[in-house]
Amino acid sequence: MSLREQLQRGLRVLSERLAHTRERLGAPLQKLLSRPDLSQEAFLQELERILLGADVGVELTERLLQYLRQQRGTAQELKPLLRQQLLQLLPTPPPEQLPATPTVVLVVGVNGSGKTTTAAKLAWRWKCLGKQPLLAAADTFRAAAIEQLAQWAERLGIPLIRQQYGADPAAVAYDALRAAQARAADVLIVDTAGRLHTKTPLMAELEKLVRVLRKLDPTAPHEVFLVLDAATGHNALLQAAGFARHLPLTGVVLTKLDGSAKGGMAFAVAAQFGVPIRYVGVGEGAEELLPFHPESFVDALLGTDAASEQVQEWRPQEPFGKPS
Ligand SMILES: Nc1nc2c(ncn2[C@@H]2O[C@H](COP(=O)(O)OP(=O)(O)O)[C@@H](O)[C@H]2O)c(=O)[nH]1
Ligand SMILES: [Mg+2]
Repeated sequence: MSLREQLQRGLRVLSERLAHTRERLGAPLQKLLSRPDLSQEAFLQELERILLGADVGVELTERLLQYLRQQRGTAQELKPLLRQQLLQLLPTPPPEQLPATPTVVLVVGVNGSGKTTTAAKLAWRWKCLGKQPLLAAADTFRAAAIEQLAQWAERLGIPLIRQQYGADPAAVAYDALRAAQARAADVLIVDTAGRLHTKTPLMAELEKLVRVLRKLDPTAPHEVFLVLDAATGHNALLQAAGFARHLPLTGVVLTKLDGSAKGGMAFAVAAQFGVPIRYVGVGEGAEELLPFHPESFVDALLGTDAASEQVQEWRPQEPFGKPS
């Protein structure tokens, strides 16, 4: 199987993995929206229950309900308004591209959120799309973290820059960027440590890493992806807020959507950080990373499609042009 075919196969598998989110959020919403008999108040009450159950969050749910309460109408009439409101909450991600050679992607987040896995998945994705990735093991805090990324790199056939356990993460990143520049790699993906966000040392360490990268390329990092575990709900949001204060986040990667049924987190994340969700993780495998498209996501949840009946699936689109 060619890399392209593997990628395409992976993407087909992905849409099945979102079954939990569809069951928990999508299906109840669709059922509710198809009941013309409900009074507006009963409709809003049921909507509140569904949104809260799917981790959309209290504040956001209240905002949505307040808006809909002001609009008079049946479920069917409120449906396009709900769709529009949900879409407004989700910042549009930019087209997937690598703006510089090498493009430097920093992967940050709390421990266990899925950083290392996401770094490997991103590298694999770009490799499958014909790009030359390089990985950097800048989580030097635990020896196992370096090993974990090294195993991914070996399995996927992606070069890795690493140093010994305990090395300065900024030094690893500096080395890696120099290597990426020398080899004309297309993209450097830097995995980082995620120990407690509330302790300043981690933030200071990450800020130093950024400063050091900028000595080699003043425009780096081109992407700073905050990795959030959807399964941990709002706790992850509270914790991760610290990263947003210290780093120029350009995107969120929402992981473990396959197991959590908490697709509502997508809205809470977007509303809290105002940063677009760029990818979602829907499994532990290298291909199980999906570009995030707000319209497809909302349409999949509501069972709506402006033009036709077709968009029932959360359909991935291919970056860098369609695969042949
Ligand atoms: N089901 C599922 N598991 C994931 C996903 N992303 C990461 N994981 C798992 O979450 C655990 C922690 O991931 P890891 O990348 O080590 O997190 P890190 O501490 O942030 O680097 C590992 O067991 C991963 O296999 C995902 O999208 N879906
Ligand atoms: Mg890690």
